[in-house]
Parts: sequence; C-alpha cells; structure tokens
Amino acid sequence: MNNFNRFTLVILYLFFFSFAFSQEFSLPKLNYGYNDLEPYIDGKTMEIHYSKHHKTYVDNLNKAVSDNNLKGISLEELMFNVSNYGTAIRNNGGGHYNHTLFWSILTPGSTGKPDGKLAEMINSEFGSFENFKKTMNEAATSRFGSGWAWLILTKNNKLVITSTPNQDNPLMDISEVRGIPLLGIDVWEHAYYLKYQNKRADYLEAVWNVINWKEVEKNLNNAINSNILKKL
Ligand code: MN3
Repeated sequence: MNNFNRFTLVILYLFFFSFAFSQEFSLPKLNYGYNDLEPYIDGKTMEIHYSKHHKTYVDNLNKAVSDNNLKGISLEELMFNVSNYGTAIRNNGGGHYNHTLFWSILTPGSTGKPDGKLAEMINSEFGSFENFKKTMNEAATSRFGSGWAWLILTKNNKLVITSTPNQDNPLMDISEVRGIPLLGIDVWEHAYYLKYQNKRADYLEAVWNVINWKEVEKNLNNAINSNILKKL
C-alpha cells in the first residue's frame, strides 16, 4: 500500500471512530481561568464546580440520552418537554443547561451594572438596579436547600424574578413560573461552601461583582427573538 492510501485509510478510521464515540453534549469552554473570579468566587470552587460537578451532569446526560434513544434532540427541546423524558434528563439536562448559562454570565471584567435596553427594562420592572438585586437575592436566599435564582423573560415580554429547586429551570414544562432564563445564580452549597461555608448571603453579595452584563443583554435579545418564547 502506498503512503497516500495509508493516509486515506487513517482518515477514514478517524472519521468512523469520531462518529461511533461522539458524545451528544460536552462541557462548554470557559472564557476565563479558574482563579480569575477571585476574590468573589475562589479558584478551587470554580475548578471543582466546573471539572467535577458540571462534568458529571454532562456524562450522566449523555448516558441518559443514549439509554433513551434521544440523540439529535437539542438541549432546549429536552428542557421544554422535560415531563416526557424522566428524572435523569430532568436532573442532568437541567444541570448541563443551568451551568452552561451560569459560566457564560460570569466574567472577571464586569461592568458592575447593566446598560442599554436591559437596564431600561430592569428599571421599569423593578424600580431600580438596587431593588432588582435585592429581589434576586431574596429569591436566592429563600430557596430552601439546593436550587437556582433566575431573571427570566416571560412570553408577555416581561422580566420576572423566580427560583427553582434542584437543577430545574424556568424553561422546563414542569416549572411553576415559565420563561427564558437570562441570568441564573447557582445557590447549591457546592457553588460557595469552600469560601463562604453556610453564609449564602455573603456569596450572593459577592457574585454581583462578576456578572457579565453584556452577555445577559445578549440573552435578552436572543430571548425576544426566540421561537420558544411564543410557545411558553
Ligand atoms: Mn452548581
């Protein structure tokens, strides 16, 4: 066999194996290092949270998707119709969706507050940015046990603050309050325990220093134009 044929064969093998073993979902790339959100979120927490907790959700989601023959369905669709798919998809799909959003709305270069259309909508809905933060923190503090606090856009194009237990989110058809998540704060103890121990309120004060408001505004614009919004 000449070199050219050997090369072709290797490429064909790689092609075949990448299909045979491809995973449906994977960890998103972080746009910053584990230590970059310090002192507000410590590096060790980021490392464990991303490379262990989130990775476990991704692995278990891929297993559940494969076991239930759900390959080819987008994560948003899985969330939107989650009552059809059982607990493993609800917990691990939620875990993957929620954490992917969470990493994307954090940044070491936070502008400190929103501007533009997002700022206008927050002011008109909640009175002021300070009042918005206070209401979000109340939702996050009063969530008993593990869960998430959310800023969502509802189908009436209204900004609403809500919270969900465990790895549920407002996109899910089982959620009491439904909308497209724009900003989510993880209030599981694994998100803050190493640095803040039982002091969830201190973590909630700190996290506002690392919010990526440009990304939240992008989420708002995407949500307004989303086909899913009308179906909620
Ligand atoms: Mn978490």
